[in-house]
Amino acid sequence: MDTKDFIDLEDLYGAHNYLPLDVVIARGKGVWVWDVEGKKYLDCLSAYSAVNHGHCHPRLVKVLKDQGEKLTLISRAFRNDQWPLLAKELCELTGYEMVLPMNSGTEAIETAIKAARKWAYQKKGVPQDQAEIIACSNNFHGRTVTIISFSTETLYRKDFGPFTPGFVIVPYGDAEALEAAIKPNTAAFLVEPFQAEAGIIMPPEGYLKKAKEICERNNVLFVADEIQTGLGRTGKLFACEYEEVKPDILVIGKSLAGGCYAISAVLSPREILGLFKPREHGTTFGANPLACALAREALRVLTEEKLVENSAELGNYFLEKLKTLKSKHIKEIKGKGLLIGIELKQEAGGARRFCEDLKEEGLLCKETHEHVIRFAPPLIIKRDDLDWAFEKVNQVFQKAEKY
Ligand code: IF1
Repeated sequence: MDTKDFIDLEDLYGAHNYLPLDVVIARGKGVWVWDVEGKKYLDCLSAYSAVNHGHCHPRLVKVLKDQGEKLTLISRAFRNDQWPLLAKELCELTGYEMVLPMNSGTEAIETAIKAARKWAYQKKGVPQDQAEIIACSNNFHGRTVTIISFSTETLYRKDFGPFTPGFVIVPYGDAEALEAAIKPNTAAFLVEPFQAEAGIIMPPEGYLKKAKEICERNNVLFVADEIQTGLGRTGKLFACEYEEVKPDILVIGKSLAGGCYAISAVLSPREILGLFKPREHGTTFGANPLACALAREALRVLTEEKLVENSAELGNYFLEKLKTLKSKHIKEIKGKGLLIGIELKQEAGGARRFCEDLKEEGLLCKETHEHVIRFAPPLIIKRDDLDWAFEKVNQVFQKAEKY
């Protein structure tokens, strides 16, 4: 079977809820992947920052094999010997007292919403079913009906209503608007420290710090969605560290198990997650020993291979290099760590065709919000690989000068 055969099969039987680039990947190693024809590409998306450790990291593959032969799933009806260790190690790494494990990022956000509401009713004294959560314009927190209830993107909501009540939207980056939106029944403020999906948007300096102060002053929980920005992607362990903010609830996912398994987590002081009682919340695959063993090793790799430091250093290197690009199509180049976006001018005709051209040159990128090319390679990437990537990007932009 060749590329076309796979695409035809997928398009015939698979639902069309995506528009992937027409490249069929069969194998990966580190920052490189190979398609079914054997062509090699540099992965500059890392599965939306889930594969931060690179593809098939030998230490993670070993855990997949070893733990895979021992025990993969037992459910939370019983205990297992990996979850307690992951829980401890994760709390020690992040400085929180308690952790609740889920599978997808979406589920972890749902959990954070439940936790915040529970806290509002039991600790803040909000009348039953009256709790409100404030979210930001252009947010992306997942795709369940409740989460899209506070999305501002029509595409994600159209035909999916009716929606869950209890959410209020304020403009992202505007601390005054947050303060004005807080009411006696406000339970939490949910925010991405940087908005990735919205086009790699960094809020004005001081915003997160101010927002945290406002929350504290008003007895409102500050909930950070670090599912994408967390665990080193932006050059700090957590993006909130750029403003020395420690969220009341921290939500992580994606690269927690190095992209080898879906695992997400909600972290908080005991005062919040401690409110959950047996059987009030859960999931079949939560805290399964395979996911936990992988996450434990992924966290060790993160520390021992200095992925956070590499992200900061090489992210900055690549950002500065990209800024030397000369093109009439570029509006702005922005990012922190290895989460970088090239924002194109309206006239450039969208980022998609640049991604198509980059693919032809052997570089896999993904457009975000139509006009931004997103670069988010695995955090293990080396300077040479980035030099190579820069040459390809440069080539594509040189070619694009003509049209
Ligand atoms: C898709 C986007 C990225 C996230 C943040 C929660 C979640 C995500 C900040 C939900 C997930 C993914 C989902 C994926 C594409 C991707 C994405 F473009 F859609 F927004 F990365 F930028 N919070 N983001 O980024 O986590 O349940 O997916 O594990 O196609 O939906 P999940």
